Amino acid sequence: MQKECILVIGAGGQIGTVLTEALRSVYGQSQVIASDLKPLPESSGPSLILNALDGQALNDVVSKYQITQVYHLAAILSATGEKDPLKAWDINMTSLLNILEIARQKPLHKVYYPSSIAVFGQGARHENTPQLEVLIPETVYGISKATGENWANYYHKRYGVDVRSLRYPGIIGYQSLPGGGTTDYAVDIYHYAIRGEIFPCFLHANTALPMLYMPDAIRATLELMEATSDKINVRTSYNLAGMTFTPAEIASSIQKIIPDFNITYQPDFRQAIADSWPASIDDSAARNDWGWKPEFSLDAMTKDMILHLQ
Ligand code: AKB
Repeated sequence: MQKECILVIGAGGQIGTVLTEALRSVYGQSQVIASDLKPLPESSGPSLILNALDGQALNDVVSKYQITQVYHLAAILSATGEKDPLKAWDINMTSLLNILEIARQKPLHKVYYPSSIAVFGQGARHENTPQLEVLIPETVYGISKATGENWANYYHKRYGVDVRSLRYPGIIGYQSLPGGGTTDYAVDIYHYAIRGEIFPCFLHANTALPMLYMPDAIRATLELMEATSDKINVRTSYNLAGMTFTPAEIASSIQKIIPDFNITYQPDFRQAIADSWPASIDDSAARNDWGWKPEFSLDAMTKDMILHLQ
């Protein structure tokens, strides 16, 4: 059997940084090629500069390294996307379609494509939002992810491409910083707390959003990708949940360890984005199909984040 060789696109990003290392520990350091738009810092394996909008360059890398799987993590997120919607659409869609075309032609063994809770919007149930729900997203990021999910499903049904996807909630980790999202506050808050600074939160105190701690997010991704094909019944994207909390709740979780910590609320344009998203997610399809189960609660995450950041 051919040895798997994995290309991670967006390996310098919040999830890419951690997922690349996790993949290397499973598949071997030399078997995971980290790529990004900018040079990556010294890491434990091979890395290169790659723009996924350049289909020829992508094709050349896939041929040269005999890539068998692609993890496509590069995207313009919800808040940044609203500043230049057409650019966000172009980047998010062109990169995905380049990868799906290469996956069909080579063919690749597997493709991973993250989606997001941003696919939900108008008319979707706010609490315990189901797997099969109306998708009328209110951000260009959400529109691109909802469309991307449908392309993934199309390439699977029409060409047999084994593309798998998760609808990530906000991801929180100590290893890397997020960039341009609406859930970023839940990472920034820990950095302010550690520095002993008051955190100016860009959302209201009581804005509940679905969130997931990085180790759970990485494990979910690996478990989804390792599951046998017959277990993958959702070929758009799986709902995925860990916990739900508000800015006030994460602040009081931090205050249990750092009692002097303080937060102020200065909602900006990201409040409207957060208000359009679910407060909690029904991930029973992921649980039933391939055994997903989160481990971290809010307080367990806070303890671990503070321990590592300190
Ligand atoms: C964002 O806030 O845009 C992302 C996401 C939920 O997909 N973190």
